[in-house]
Amino acid sequence: MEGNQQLERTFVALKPDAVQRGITGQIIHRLERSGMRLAATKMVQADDDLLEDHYSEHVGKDFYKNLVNFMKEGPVVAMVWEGVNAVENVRKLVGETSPKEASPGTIRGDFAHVSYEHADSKDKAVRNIIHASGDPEEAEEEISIWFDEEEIHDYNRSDVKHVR
Ligand code: FUP
Repeated sequence: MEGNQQLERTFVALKPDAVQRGITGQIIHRLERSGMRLAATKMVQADDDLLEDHYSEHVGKDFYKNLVNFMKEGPVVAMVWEGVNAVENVRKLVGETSPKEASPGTIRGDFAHVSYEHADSKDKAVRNIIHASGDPEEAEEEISIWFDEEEIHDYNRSDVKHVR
C-alpha cells in the first residue's frame, strides 16, 4: 500500500443475525460490486475475551451485556476489505447504526428496521446486521484483534487498474 495514502483497510463483521438469516452472500455482493477488494474472511464464534477487545469502549455500559450475548449467539463472518477510503466507503454502504435511522439502499436500511427504543423496551440488543470500523486507526486495531497478518491475502482484482 506504499505511496498511496488513501488505500485503506477496514474491518467488517457480518453479525450473527446476518448469518442466521442467510443473507451474508447478498451483503458480500454489495461490498464486492463497489470495486473494493476482499483481503481476508473467516467464520468466527466470538467469545467474551474477543468481544471485550473489540468493544472495549463499551465495556460496562448499560447495553454491553445484551450486545455481547447477541454477538455470541452464533458465528460471525469476519472480513478485511481494502480500497480507496475503504473505511468511509464501507460505512456509507452500511448506513446508520440504528436500523430505524438507516436510509433505504444501505445494508442496514434494506435488511433491518428495529429502533433502539424498541430493542431497549424488550431488553434486547439492536440486531443491525453488520459492523464496520469507524475510522482508519480503529480499523487497523480491529484487524489486529480478529486476524493474524498471514490470514490477510494480497492479490489483484481484475479491475485493479482502476485503483492501484
Ligand atoms: P458502530 O460504530 O456502528 O459499531 O456502533 P457503536 O460503536 O456506537 O455501537 C456498537 C454496537 O452497540 C452497535 F452495533 C449497536 C449497539 N448499541 C446498542 O445496542 N445500544 C446503544 O445504546 C448503543 C449501541
